Order: sequence, then C-alpha cells, then structure tokens
Amino acid sequence: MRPALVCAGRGWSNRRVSIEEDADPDGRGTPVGRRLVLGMLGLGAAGLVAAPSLQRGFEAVTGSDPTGLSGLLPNGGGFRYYSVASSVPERGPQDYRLTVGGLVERPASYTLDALRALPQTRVVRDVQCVTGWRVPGTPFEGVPVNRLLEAAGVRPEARAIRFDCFDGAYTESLTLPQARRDDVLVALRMRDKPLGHGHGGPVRLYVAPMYFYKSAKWLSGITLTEGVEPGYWERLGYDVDAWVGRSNGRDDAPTV
Ligand SMILES: Nc1nc2c(c(=O)[nH]1)N[C@H]1C(S)=C(S)[C@@H](COP(=O)(O)O)O[C@H]1N2
Ligand SMILES: [Mo]
Repeated sequence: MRPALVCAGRGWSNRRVSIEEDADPDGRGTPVGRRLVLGMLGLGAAGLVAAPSLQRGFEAVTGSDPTGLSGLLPNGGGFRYYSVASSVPERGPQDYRLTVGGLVERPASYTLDALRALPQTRVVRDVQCVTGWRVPGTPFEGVPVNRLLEAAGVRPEARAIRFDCFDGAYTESLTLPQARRDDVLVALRMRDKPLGHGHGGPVRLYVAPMYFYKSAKWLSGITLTEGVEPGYWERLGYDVDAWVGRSNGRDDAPTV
C-alpha cells in the first residue's frame, strides 16, 4: 500500500487508519495507539466546524499529490518522507548556501563547511507529525538558530523569522522567542548520520518542541521579519504555534 501521503488529519478517517496500518514496518517507529487515533478522529468533526480554513486545506491537498518523493523512497525507520514539491535538487558542499538576512545588521551566507565548523548541539526527542506518526528518541545535531541570529545582529524591529527552502515551495515561520530556544536547530545530522536528501539534507530546520511540519527541509534562508508570515501548511489551516500536544486541536500533555 502506498504510504499515507497527506500531512493533514482531521476528518479523513480512512487516511487515519491507513497511517496506523502501514506505520512501523521495522519496529522502530511507533504509530500512535488506536485509542489516540480514534480520539483524534473524534476531534475531527468539531475541528472542521470550528476552523473552516482547515476544510479548504484538505481540498487543496487532496487535489494533487503533495509528496512526489514519498512514492520513490522507502519508509525509513518509521519516518514518512514528505515533500510538497514534486522534485527537489540535490545540494552539497560545493553549492549549498544558507543565507541570513532581512532585519539584521550583518547579513550572512554560510557554506556547509562553515556550518559544520560551528559548535554543534545535540537534541534527542520524539519526532511527532501532526498526522499521528511518531518516532521516539530521534537524535538531531546542528547549530542553534540563535547562534546565527546573534552573529547576524537582529534589529529591534524584527519580531519573527521566515524560513525558506530550496525546493522552491515550502516556507515556515517562528516568532523570535521561539527561534531562540536552545532546542531549535539548523540541523546537519539526524540519527547520527549526515542528513540525507530525503530528510531535507544537507540542512533542515529542526524545531524539537513542535509538530514536525515546523521542521522545514532543504533550508536555504533565514529572514528576519516584522511579523510572523505563516508557512505552507499554516496558510492551509494548521496552527502557527505548533506545540506538540497543545495545538492543532490537541490538548493532551506535551510529549516534550
Ligand atoms: N521543504 C519541506 N519541508 C517539510 C515538508 C515539506 O513538504 N517540504 N513537510 C513537513 C512535514 S508535514 C513533515 S511531517 C516533515 C517530514 O520530514 P521527513 O520527510 O524527514 O520525515 O517535514 C516537514 N518539512
Ligand atoms: Mo507532517
């Protein structure tokens, strides 16, 4: 069976079930339990009534295949591979760049080697997609976003950050206080290996305390903005403040 392709949740009971069925082929990923799945289905109807924009989001998503890569790549260790772009170029040490710009004193452009040369932080948490799949205890390593912000000198009028991706399609956002947490990384490694292309390598954003859609893959730009510019899924109805367990209709205890 094709993996569940839609990073969307409420109101699609058959997709929900398919996520549960095809998760965890090798025992490393842990799909959410049946009770939680059914609980989220229960939330679904109310969620759609309360948030009509979500309904529009589902239509937009199901009208096309948002995850061209998913069909090509094997399921790795309980992860699903998501891409809203049908193809994404590969970038490596020669041609990868991460720019830091917008409302900063000193715009910068980092090569992969420059990022690797900075002190690395390791964070080990559960990865949690808003559709329900979860991979426990996943190590990520990289440079805290805050370190790059300090190097760039954030101007006083900046309140938020837009993250751009070299897939040309995806964007994400964080408020400045969120981005300054020490568990928010420009990640270069995942599960003790360099980030592969399928997982957004060579560099992705990793926002440990939030649902995985905040962790933008193929990161190419960090732009300081006056206000939050909602990201790709957020324009389709997902919460901008995507705390695990405390957003997107969930009110269970956070897993972080
Ligand atoms: N550029 C980009 N980043 C993205 C996405 C995407 O489609 N494009 N999908 C998001 C979603 S919904 C999830 S669950 C995770 C999936 O990461 P993975 O493919 O490494 O499992 O990436 C997030 N970051
Ligand atoms: Mo997701």
